[in-house]
Amino acid sequence: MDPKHLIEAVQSQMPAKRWEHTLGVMETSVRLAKAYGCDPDKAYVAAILHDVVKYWPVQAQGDVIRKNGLQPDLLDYDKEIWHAHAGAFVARRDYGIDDEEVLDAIRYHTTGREKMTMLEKVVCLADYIEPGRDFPGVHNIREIAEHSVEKALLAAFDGTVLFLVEKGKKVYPLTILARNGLIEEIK
Ligand code: DGI
Ligand code: FE
Ligand code: FE
Ligand code: FE
Repeated sequence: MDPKHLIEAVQSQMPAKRWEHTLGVMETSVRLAKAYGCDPDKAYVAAILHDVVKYWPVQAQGDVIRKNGLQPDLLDYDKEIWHAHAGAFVARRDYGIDDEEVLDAIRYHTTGREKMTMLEKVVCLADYIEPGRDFPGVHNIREIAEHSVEKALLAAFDGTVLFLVEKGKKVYPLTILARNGLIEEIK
């Protein structure tokens, strides 16, 4: 699919507000990719598709995971993380994306994982700090992102883990591994 058709097809999957967020992630991912030395074209495609199934009914997201042999343990955690793994599957099946680096950037944009590639870090961080985001601490993370993608992403995951703990929710193990990995990298 050429970029124009890809954009139209993905836009049709979500409400206007989420499309605005996607545009913000596209712009921010490309900027971060150039700043931190990974492929801006891959960042662009991953950003377009990162939330492609976010507005599918959660049942349908769960079905993608169940019926296609994706990590079944995802289903034991917050439904908010399903769209990333299901989205990577749909990006390949329905949008013809076959670049494994791009697919991994979509797959791990929410939970992160141990030993994240620069492309994964960039898309994950852009998702936190795109211009439309407004949560306590976002300004601080944007500032850190000017000099260290790892430190900024660590601050972002810290916020998410604290948020989940406060809500009494489980934390998906990959998020803990991602956070541990970033701490090691920053040392
Ligand atoms: O899809 P977006 O809203 O753009 O953002 P996202 O894909 O980063 O989704 C983040 C949500 O997922 C956030 O509200 C926290 C929630 N969440 C639930 N369990 C986990 C989790 N996030 C992470 N990183 N790890 C979890 O275990
Ligand atoms: Fe997402
Ligand atoms: Fe997003
Ligand atoms: Fe500032």
